[in-house]
Amino acid sequence: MRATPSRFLAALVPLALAVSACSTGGARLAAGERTIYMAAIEPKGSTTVDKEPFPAEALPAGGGYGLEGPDEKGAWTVETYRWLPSGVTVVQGDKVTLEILGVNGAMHASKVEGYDIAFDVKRGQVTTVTFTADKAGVFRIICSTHQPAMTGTLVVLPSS
Ligand SMILES: [Cu+2]
Repeated sequence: MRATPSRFLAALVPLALAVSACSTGGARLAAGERTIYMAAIEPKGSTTVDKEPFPAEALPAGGGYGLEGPDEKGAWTVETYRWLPSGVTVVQGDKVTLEILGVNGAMHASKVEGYDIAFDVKRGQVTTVTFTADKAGVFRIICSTHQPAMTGTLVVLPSS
């Protein structure tokens, strides 16, 4: 089907409005105070060998992945450690508070690369990490106990 001029315009108008909003909407990227609620979690999946064969290949080493079993009943489990959420976006200049609850895993020795922030997350406790996001860019939030999977991303958008 060919696009008629009116259809073409109908498609362009929302695009033009979106571009216009971006170019005039810089105030929305003003720095402020942001609290982000996170958790250290461990999703697990399990089954039995009579339903699904135990994987032949090992998962990457580093503690971030686990493959256990099969046990005497043929049950096996796969698991991974993660930050929830794994992506955090803030604006340059923000006073950031990460409130991180340890749900799974006894301890997570962690850091925010590029910001020289080191912290531990323990099960059953909230770890509060505060900093001013003065550098724009993309930075990794790394738990060294559970690599490579427990790596999040901090995006600091440049202020406008
Ligand atoms: Cu961890």
